[in-house]
Amino acid sequence: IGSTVLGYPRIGPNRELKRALENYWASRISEAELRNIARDLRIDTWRSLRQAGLDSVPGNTFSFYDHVLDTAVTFGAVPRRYADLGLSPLDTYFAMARGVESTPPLELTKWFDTNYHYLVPEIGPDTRFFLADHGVLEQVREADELGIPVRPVLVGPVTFLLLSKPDSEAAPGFRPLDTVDELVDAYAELLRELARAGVEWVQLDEPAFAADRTEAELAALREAYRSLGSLAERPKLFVAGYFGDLGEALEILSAAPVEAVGVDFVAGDPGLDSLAALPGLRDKTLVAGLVDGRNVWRTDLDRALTTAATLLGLAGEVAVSSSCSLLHVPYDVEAESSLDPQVASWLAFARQKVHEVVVLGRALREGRDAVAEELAAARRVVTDRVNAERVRDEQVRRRLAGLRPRDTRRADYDVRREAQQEALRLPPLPTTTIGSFPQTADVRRTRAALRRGGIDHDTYISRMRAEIERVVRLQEELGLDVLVHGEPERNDMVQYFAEHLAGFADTEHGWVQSYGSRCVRPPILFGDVSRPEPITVEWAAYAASLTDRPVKGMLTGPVTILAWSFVRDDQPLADTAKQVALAIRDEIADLEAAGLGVIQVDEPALRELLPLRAHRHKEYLDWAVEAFRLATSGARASTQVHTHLCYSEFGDVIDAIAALDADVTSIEAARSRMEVLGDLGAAGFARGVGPGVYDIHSPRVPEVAETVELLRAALASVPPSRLWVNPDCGLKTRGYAEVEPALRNLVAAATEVRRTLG
Ligand code: THG
Ligand code: ZN
Repeated sequence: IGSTVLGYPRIGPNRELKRALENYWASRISEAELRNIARDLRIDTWRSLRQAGLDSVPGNTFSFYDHVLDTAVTFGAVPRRYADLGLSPLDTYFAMARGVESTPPLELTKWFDTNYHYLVPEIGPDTRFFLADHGVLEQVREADELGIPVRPVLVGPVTFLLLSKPDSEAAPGFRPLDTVDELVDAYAELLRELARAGVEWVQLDEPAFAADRTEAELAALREAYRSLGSLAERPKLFVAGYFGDLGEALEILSAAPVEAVGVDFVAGDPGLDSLAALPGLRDKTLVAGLVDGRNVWRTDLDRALTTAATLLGLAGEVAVSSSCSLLHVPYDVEAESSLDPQVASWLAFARQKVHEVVVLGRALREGRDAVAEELAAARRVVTDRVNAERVRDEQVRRRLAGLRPRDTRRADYDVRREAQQEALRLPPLPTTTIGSFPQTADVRRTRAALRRGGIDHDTYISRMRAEIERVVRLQEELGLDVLVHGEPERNDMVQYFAEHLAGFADTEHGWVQSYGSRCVRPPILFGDVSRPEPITVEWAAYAASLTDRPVKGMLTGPVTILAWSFVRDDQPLADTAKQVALAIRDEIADLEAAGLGVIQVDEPALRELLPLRAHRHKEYLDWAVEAFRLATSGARASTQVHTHLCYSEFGDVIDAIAALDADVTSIEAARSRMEVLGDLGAAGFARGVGPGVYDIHSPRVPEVAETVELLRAALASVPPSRLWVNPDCGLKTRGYAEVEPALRNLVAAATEVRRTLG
């Protein structure tokens, strides 16, 4: 294997795939045209990986939408409701991804602790696995024709089943993993075909074992690879585990009849002692993931080489790779023209990371002298970053060092509640929204015009003010109790703050796939964070000046800002979180000073950063909660602090949510029929709560009667004094045609329930 990467971005350096998909879905291009664009993207990727000098080029890293969905389709796991639509294979695939009029899509969920989202396969007792789709083989041939032999990458069978859920026909107690033997047979069929096509290596990814696993799951892993390894006709097998320490699974894999095992030395270095205790490694290739596949910093090549050197005696052969697929980073830092040159010089995106892997591979094979220049350059970057003035802000550091326990504590809730009631005089079951209002084409055009210099700053301000006034008047007319300004000035709730805080850089082309054709451009947090000047105050204060009703200031919380950015790797995340928290704390103080009595600090990503291993949960939740409290506890007792979380399955984080100590927490609940409120109550949560009664992910407008019913159900667990009435998320992706009637019904429902309270 020598040098390789575990995967590569596939959306295209200029998001060519996104455009092609959206054109195909809108019937502007044909299937053949879409397939041609896809083929060109694959070819470009293989050529550039080969030219960069990788010894082993990964194949099958392309996907039209999602690689987990690809795996399901490859092995025939297409639920009947999609197969029965009678569509072409490609449209059946897209129906599973996006749904069609009659049939909703598969569930979308996060790929481990990354910001990528995959489609959850549905497996039942009737699922018949077989080699249903030959796309993997076709791509191998396609690459062969170019003279580039590739190593097909697939999600491994055990991880695939652990990521799946039982289908609707499965009896209670059925687990997808029950079908592992049949699925392994189907993988065996594919491996045989790949061997016949002349493929030397296949990579099977088993990242599910970076999380806690039961004995039965570990046994399934052992059995699966004993079985695949024993096949008479197969390519060499490379099993990759990443996103953390594989623990016991690494022992299993190193003892399995496979030829290579991948270890992530960035997210889960198992340590020399545990590797030395694996005699099975001695006749295998250890593929050392030394280049961070999911962050954007250049690698400390000296350090990576030192790690690699210690491995040499432990395995039959040591190869070098990225720690995980490069899917999680943008294509090419060279494409950035407006990044600060010093910051840019510290960065490596996918193309640069491939080069780093190649350099490490050569150093291992030919000695350090062969790449002395590259090593020296990497060393200069490390020193430059450590000493850079723009990374350290002594004022921020002094302020953090001076924090005391009282800085994360507010007045008692009872005191706050009384002061807030006095200040706000809200009725029982107050109505509000989560913050954003529909982003009309007009609003987007105005922002784009400012960016491109098409309008001057004053014109921009006056247009945005007009939009805010429109949104405020609409809310008054609808009869909402706590108003918002609607956020027309914001592109993305994290990007917006990053653009206004020191310590962050933003990219022009740094797109990363989030799901399907959707991408995000995560900001790069490179240095100590501070707030040069107020960010949201003028907009919020303007909205407040237009109305007698309370207006809610809208901020993004520290954990979410970190979760959706590339974060610095030179200090603990907890310290970075505190810096961001202080900036938000100052923003809250300024909002208060401008007369805002209600302030929401969103933490939709609180659960997203939860470590994969349970033994690390507490440490994370402690600092995450602390950061939120540091951000919010400077607020006066009379200021009502809200937070919003974009989900309703609290499980492991329920105590943390209570510990945030927000006065009001809005959550997604419309789809779970308010059951979550009982769980919250049972966990001792006794603050205001706004279970979403309007599912904004659907264009459907809820009727008054059904919302009344939901609110009555909610009142079974929450007293009227603490129950809020709101949609389940921001409205920015919806249109006014649905939002207006939906909010009108929401207010009518609250009014009706209030009346029956007497
Ligand atoms: N912001 C950021 N990260 C996120 C989310 C976010 N990660 C998790 C979750 N939300 C991901 N969800 C989405 C939803 C929509 C889009 C991307 C991720 C999306 N993107 C536009 C596109 O690809 O067309 C790009 C929008 C733009 O021009 O900025 O629609 O909310 N940071
Ligand atoms: Zn939300």
